[in-house]
Amino acid sequence: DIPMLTCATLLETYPDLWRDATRHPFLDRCQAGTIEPHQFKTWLTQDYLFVTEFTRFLANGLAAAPVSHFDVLLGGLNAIRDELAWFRDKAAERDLNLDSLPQATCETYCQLMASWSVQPYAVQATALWAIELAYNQGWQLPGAMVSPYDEFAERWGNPGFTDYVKQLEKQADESLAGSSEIVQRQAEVVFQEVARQEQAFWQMAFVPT
Ligand code: HMH
Repeated sequence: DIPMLTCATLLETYPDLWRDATRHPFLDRCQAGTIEPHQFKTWLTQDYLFVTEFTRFLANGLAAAPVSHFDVLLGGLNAIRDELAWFRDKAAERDLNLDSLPQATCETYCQLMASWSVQPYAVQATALWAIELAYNQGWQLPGAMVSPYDEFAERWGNPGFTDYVKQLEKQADESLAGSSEIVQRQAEVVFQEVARQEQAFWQMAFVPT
C-alpha cells in the first residue's frame, strides 16, 4: 500500500523547517514596531515583485486544475487583483519605486515557482497551499501588531484568508489522494523548497542592498 500524503502529514514531518518558514525576527520586529523602515521597505518592494510572479503561478494552477477547483482558485485570483493594487498604494505612501530589480533570493524563489508550474497539478496545489499558509501563519503567530504593521498582519491573518487556505488544503489533499507515489514525492520536495524559500524571503529584509 502507498502511504497517503496529505498537507497535515507534511507539517508533521517537517516541524523545524515549517517553524523557520513562519517564525522570523522580521515578523517579531513588525509586531513590536522595531523593524527599521528601510528593512520593511525592502520586504515590501520584493514582496510586490514576488506577488506579480505568484499571480502567474496561480493562473497556471487554474489552467491545470479540475473544474471543481475553479471556484476557490478564481476567488484567489480575484483577491490578488485587489492585493496588487493595495501593494501599489502601500508603496506610494512610502515613495517606493516598484520597478526596482528583484534581489537574488526573490529571483530564485520566482524561478523555482515557475518550474513548479510545469509539474503535475497535485504538486502545484500543494505548493500553492504552502505558500499561502506560510503568510497566513507567519503574520498571525507574533500576535497583535502595532501600526502600521497591523494592516499587513490583517491582510494575511484575517479569518477569510485563513478559510481560503483551508480550502486550498482540501483541494491539495484531494489531488494528492489521486496521485501516484512519484507525484506525492515531488509534492513533498516542493513543500520543503517552499519552506526554505519563505525563510530566506523574511531574511532578505536584513540583507544590505
Ligand atoms: C514570499 N510568500 C511570499 N509572499 C507572499 N505574498 C505570500 C507568500 C502570500 O501570497
